[in-house]
Amino acid sequence: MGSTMKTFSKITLAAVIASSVALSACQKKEAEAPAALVESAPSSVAQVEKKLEFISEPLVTNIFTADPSAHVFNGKIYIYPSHDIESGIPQNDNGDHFAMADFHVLSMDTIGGEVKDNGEAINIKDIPWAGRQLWAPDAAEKNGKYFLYFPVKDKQDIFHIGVATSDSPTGPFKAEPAPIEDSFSIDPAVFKDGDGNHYMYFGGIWGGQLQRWATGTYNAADTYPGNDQPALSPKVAKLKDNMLSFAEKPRDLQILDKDGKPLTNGDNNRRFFEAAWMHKYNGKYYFSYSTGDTHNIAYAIGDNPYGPFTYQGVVLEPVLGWTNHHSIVEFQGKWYLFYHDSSLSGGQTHLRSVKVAELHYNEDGTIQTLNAFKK
Ligand code: FUB
Repeated sequence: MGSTMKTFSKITLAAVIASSVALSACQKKEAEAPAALVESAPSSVAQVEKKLEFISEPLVTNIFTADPSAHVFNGKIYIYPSHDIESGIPQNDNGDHFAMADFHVLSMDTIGGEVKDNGEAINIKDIPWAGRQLWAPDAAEKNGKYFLYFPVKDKQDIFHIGVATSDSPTGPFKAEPAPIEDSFSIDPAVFKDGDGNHYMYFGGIWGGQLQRWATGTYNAADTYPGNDQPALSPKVAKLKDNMLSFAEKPRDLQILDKDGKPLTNGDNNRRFFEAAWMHKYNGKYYFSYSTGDTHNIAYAIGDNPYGPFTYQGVVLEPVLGWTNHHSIVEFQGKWYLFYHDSSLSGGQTHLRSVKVAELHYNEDGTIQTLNAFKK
């Protein structure tokens, strides 16, 4: 598809700060601008003329895209993003303005080559149980069938995770009549282990409603642990062979510090917020996620798909826009980080664009931290 929007390859720091302090999907009123940006904030942003430059450009500019889940199927890269739109709905704490209504699948033969928008793969109208807000999806392949996993609020305004199927990685996808049993909250990521088993990782606090499931059943009141208590855990569940349901009740995924203690709810710089992803490198399991209100993509390493995982550090520092969301994939012997920012919309936090950058590991298996801004 051709580009119909103007690309903002350079924007002013004033725009960055304005966007960073705007409320977003998963954001509460007291949220702050990303620390890295605040530190460089001048006393009067109106006078700022400093230009920002980015290490990567949007992969497509004809639509706004976010939350990229990338996979290699049949030697080609497929990206399953959210499709951001301007809904006109005012911003609020629950993220009502993130009112996405369909998915488009992007594909590319090579990194740096042409990126194809394959058009609408599924629309919210065709998901029988859906109410509103199609958020960050993922996909998996098994025996030539493709499975699209997505969070959406049901007609009672509760997030669950659904699945839709297709014979093609680009769809169209046909939704199952009901959400996956025992699923809740947002941001599914499906990981295929070397033995062929698939696992779904999911969850997100604040607008993602994970805190409403603290007792195991839905409670509309938000319940968080005390700041010195273990943080709310992301969830993991093995999928059944049919890929349409969980083979077990979702389990807590523990993220520990180097002393073996769970990260605490007050540890905003490191604790899980949303945007789960799993990949395997040199036999180790890498669980990565967004720290939400501190805007990093962080990661932790474990010995098996269930963990526990030990916190290691930051994969990606704060980007332009409040949310940070990513995926990590190996392609033709190199590793890539797919992520998003709000550069194309000039800093509007709910109008994001997916991007890609190469990822590098150190010899000890740790990941070299990326910064999406050119220094
Ligand atoms: O795109 C809507 C939400 O914003 C996602 O579900 C979160 O991960 C955040 O990126």
